[in-house]
Amino acid sequence: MPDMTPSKRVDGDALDALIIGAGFSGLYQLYLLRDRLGLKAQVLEAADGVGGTWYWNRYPGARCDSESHSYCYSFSKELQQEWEWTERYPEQPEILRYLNHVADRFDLRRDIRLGTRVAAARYDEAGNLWHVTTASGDHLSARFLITAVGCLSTANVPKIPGLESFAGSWYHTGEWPHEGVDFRGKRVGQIGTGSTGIQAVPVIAATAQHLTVFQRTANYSVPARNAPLDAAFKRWVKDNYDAIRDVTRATTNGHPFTISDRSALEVTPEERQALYEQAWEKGGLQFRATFRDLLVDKAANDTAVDFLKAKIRAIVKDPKTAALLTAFDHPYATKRPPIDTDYFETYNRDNVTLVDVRTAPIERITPGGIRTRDAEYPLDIIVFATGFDAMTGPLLRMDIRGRGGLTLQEAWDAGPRTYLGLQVAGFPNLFTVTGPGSPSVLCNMPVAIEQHAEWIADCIAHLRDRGLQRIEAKPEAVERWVAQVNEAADATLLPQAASSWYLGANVPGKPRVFMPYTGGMAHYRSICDGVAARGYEGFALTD
Ligand code: N01
Repeated sequence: MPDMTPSKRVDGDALDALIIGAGFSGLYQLYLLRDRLGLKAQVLEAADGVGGTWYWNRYPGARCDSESHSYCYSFSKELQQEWEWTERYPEQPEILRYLNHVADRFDLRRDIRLGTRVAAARYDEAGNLWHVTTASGDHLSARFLITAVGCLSTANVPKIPGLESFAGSWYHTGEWPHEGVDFRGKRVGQIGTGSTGIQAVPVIAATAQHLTVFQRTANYSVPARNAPLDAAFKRWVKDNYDAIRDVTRATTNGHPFTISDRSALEVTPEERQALYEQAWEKGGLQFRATFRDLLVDKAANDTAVDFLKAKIRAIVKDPKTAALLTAFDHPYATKRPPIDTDYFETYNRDNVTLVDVRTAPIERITPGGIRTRDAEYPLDIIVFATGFDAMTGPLLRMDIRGRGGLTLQEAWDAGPRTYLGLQVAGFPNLFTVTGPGSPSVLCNMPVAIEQHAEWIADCIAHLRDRGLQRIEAKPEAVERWVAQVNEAADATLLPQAASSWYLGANVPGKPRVFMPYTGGMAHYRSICDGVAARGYEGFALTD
């Protein structure tokens, strides 16, 4: 990133850049544009605090599945040295403290407007400005509009008939009350067994009178093996941040480990079992990296499925519950693989019941609880761990209109269409941080976010240095990129998970399009760098 002197500003009261969202991406984007480029930039944030995902997701057990030493910014050596993570996987309050620390340390708050939800954004072609309207009716304008709204920030509460009649309380994990929820003496029903649900179950079960888990799709999970970090490890991390960063930037998914170059099919069954055992003991997302072909070869993947089924059956004492928990309908890790602390063990508690809502679906919510096709479950509290309208939801819930009044809804009628996940044809000067079509959710998020925020800042600096005012993805570049995203997905097993939110399948009526780019973060980075080096190939740059 070059350091730049302040630019000639856009006319009147307009800002150089408006950034929507004050999570990991919005904070860094503000820092880059304001402090490195000297632009007049402002962040609009709907919440009353910074933190994005980590502001909203305060559900029981909320913890990051990335390891703490890689789930942080890498742009500031001083920040890396002064901040100290306490556990292998940071808990939600610790990450929120970190992001607040970043906001203070880099004096970002003076350019962040909290409690300001963006309702609409309209591109004015004549003035080459984005006009933004907030939910409270304020108007702001800027030359560049950057969405830093997160991929998983629009709660998906399924439209189950009767919810409004429920006499108890209900909560979505992604909009959890700040004061917490007291489960003591309560009959709790939890819908959903994704990464969130699997984190929440053991913690809710520890205090609830009874927990009933409603499972639609059996999910794989591997022990996280969370633990406090010891002094030696903390020292090692601080001494090796550069090397850690080199690994996260060189790997497929931005995590601080490499994927084995062994095939699951070229080792003996005994060796394979031993390697899986080692990975199980080590715990974490690294389990996926045991063999190079787990996500591309069904026969290789089956070996992981067999191993995990045997583990779950060994843990869960009731054979019927174990059978339900292992009734997988998709290859391992083709949906985002959760990691857990005592998830399967929790089903051995007397106060926990698993209900299969695949064979006997939920029919309605009654004043007293949840009714499935087969039975009624009396409940005081319902927890919706039902995920998000992922990737496109946070963008489409704003009324974004580009050239000629084209709405983003119209442009994405058949699913998201972007160039590099960074821009949409017909929407000049709009950048989408970790947008659909980029690796984003398949990557350790801070790595993906830093790459996008830096690419965007470099691009804006490039325009400014050449006196250019506008950048827009060309339709043919979008066409080619969408094809590349599809090809990359089809080269993996990931599209085989029919109920995956990667495909939009969790939201009724959402177009089924594989949204993230599966070609790997390191490869994607080189594509983006190449595009920039060739004068922003595929984009139209105009003055
Ligand atoms: O959401 P999900 P999530 N009736 O969509 C079920 C990230 N994350 O919040 O599979 C019954 O994965 C649904 O069932 P099915 C991570 O990227 C990160 O758990 O659609 N069930 C599924 O079981 C993750 O992938 C971390 O059949 C219904 C569950 O609800 C992403 O967030 C921690 C239903 C939703 O699972 C989303 O995870 C947690 C219905 N009508 C999450 N509708 C960290 O790293 C949905 N379900 C910290």
